[in-house]
Amino acid sequence: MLYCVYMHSVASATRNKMGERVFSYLLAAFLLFIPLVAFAQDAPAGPAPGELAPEGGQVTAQDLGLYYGEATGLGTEDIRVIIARVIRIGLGLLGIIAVVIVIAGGVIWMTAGGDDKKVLLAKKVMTNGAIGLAIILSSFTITHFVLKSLTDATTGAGGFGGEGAGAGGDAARLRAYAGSRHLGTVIQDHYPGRGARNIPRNTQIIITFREPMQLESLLKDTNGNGTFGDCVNGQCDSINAENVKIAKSQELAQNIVLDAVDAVAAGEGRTITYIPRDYLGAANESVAYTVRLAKIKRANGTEAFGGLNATYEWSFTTNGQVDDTPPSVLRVSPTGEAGPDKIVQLTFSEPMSPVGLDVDTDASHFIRIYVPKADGALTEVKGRFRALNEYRSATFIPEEACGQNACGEEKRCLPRDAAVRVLLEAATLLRPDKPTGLPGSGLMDTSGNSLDGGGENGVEKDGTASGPPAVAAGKFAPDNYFWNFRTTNRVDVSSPKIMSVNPVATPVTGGVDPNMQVESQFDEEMNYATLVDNVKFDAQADAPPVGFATRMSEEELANGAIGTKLLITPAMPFTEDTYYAPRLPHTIQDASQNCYYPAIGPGCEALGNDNPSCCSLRRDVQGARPAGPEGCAEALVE
Ligand SMILES: [Ca+2]
Ligand SMILES: [Ca+2]
Ligand SMILES: [Ca+2]
Ligand SMILES: [Ca+2]
Repeated sequence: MLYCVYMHSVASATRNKMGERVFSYLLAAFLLFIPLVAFAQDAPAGPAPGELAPEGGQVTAQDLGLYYGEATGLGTEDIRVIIARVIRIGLGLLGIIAVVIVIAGGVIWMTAGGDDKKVLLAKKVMTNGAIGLAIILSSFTITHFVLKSLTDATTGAGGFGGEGAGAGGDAARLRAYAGSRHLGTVIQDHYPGRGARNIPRNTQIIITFREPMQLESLLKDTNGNGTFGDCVNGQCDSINAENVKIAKSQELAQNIVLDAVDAVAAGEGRTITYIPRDYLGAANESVAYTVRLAKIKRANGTEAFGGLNATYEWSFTTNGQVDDTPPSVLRVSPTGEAGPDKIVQLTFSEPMSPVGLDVDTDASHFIRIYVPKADGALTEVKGRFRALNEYRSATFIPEEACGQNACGEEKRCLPRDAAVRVLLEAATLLRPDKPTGLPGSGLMDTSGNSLDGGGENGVEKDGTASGPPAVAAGKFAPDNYFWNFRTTNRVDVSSPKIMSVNPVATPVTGGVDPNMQVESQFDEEMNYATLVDNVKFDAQADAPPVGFATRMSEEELANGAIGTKLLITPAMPFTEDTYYAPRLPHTIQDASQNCYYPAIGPGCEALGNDNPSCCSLRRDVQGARPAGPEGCAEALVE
């Protein structure tokens, strides 16, 4: 079952796009010839500017490995653009000749002086000239069609830039989104985000992949202990600067990249943290940085970024300042009393280092969930913590299974009828007068500042980092953070509900802002991990695939209840005249791990069958939904 929202970036009527395109290029070819016909004598041989966009606009320079061409000093022009230009110039020359022939025929006719033979000759010359012109005009169309089909077939992009980037094939724009489709698929998230501004100079750069990676492709075992991505006695492993290029955006082309960068792995090889040893940028100055990943492999040895466009890159800008504000805890859940199936979930005041936070409890970790044993001593609950929501939130999934939800998925539970305590450990300070924490010693923000925990419920939070208590026995004290709640023995069975979506279900009238975000408001707190893992964002088949990131916050509803707001942030602006399908499948769960089955949300009622809360999966490219209940049956398969 699925709740799906289809949106259309321009609310135009159905059109025959192919026919329209052929016509527009015929027209373009025709317009190109008007100046040639009118000014045949002094027409330049080159093509008129602005006509027939170079087919090279279809792909990025990266697709073709053109950056390597740059290093050789050769041109970096797409070979297909060059071929297209040569063909166009050739056809242009032929066009001039054809026009000259037609004019010559006219001159012969004019000067025939009643001579029938001359008139006949003039007719022949003009007819042949016109036929030649027609052939040349159709050659333009055929050339365009062949080149476009070729590029579509080789890039799989299907018209990327053809319509989307405008007729000019804006190379800079295309390059800016090179490989961005991997966000949300191969890459779960990264920090700083795409195009992020105001990033402090002492930022770490963090990338989380969907699956475990071959760490050698991302970092080097500099401390030589045979383990990739660890620190031993303060000596950490370091970046594989061949594959992971962190550079000032201006200097990337010259391959001036950072290599004094520590690298730490977390999350079973899914999350890599790069810690530059020197501050980025310059004091009181904004500096743009680009991170480019290439030749990255999954743990199973396969290429992470397949196809011609085998890279992922993004840029961010530093703000010239150093972050020395320690992070704190903004929100924790649950509090008071909760069912054993309620997910432990918390949000910090800013993005956090995933080291010891995006982790299985079998590995070294700085967030712990305790329950008392019979003798009163505390025992730790096993499970997996996930750092998500731009590393601002953490979600804990216990190991212990406890039945199924309505969708047949296994629920995980904390011990029942238990007093639960969740502890967050602050990092040890490197120096007592600074908030900077010792890497790998506790929780810190993405600038390395230790947690300003403030003890129980953060009541002693004071804006400064004091590190953990000196003695382990006093670990539930400043600047660690902890809170308590009680589990009942009643599991929750209520389904979550989608209260609103924006943009609303199709068709969107009046067009869509190319930079808009897609939102969905739920009626209760959701399990963030399921929103990160299961939300899909598709464009119609012949449009460029869209990468995206998911962000969550808790918002107050009209009825006073608090529910999760999901924000889907596309990695590139919306392309005009394209259908998009954000999909919220039934595998999304509330914080008690219940699915919505059947789907509940606005727009579902429109199906008009006996089950008003059911939404069809099947849509055609126009976003039209098949009538009747079959859509639901099909949706069940998903
Ligand atoms: Ca190592
Ligand atoms: Ca901070
Ligand atoms: Ca403090
Ligand atoms: Ca519920």
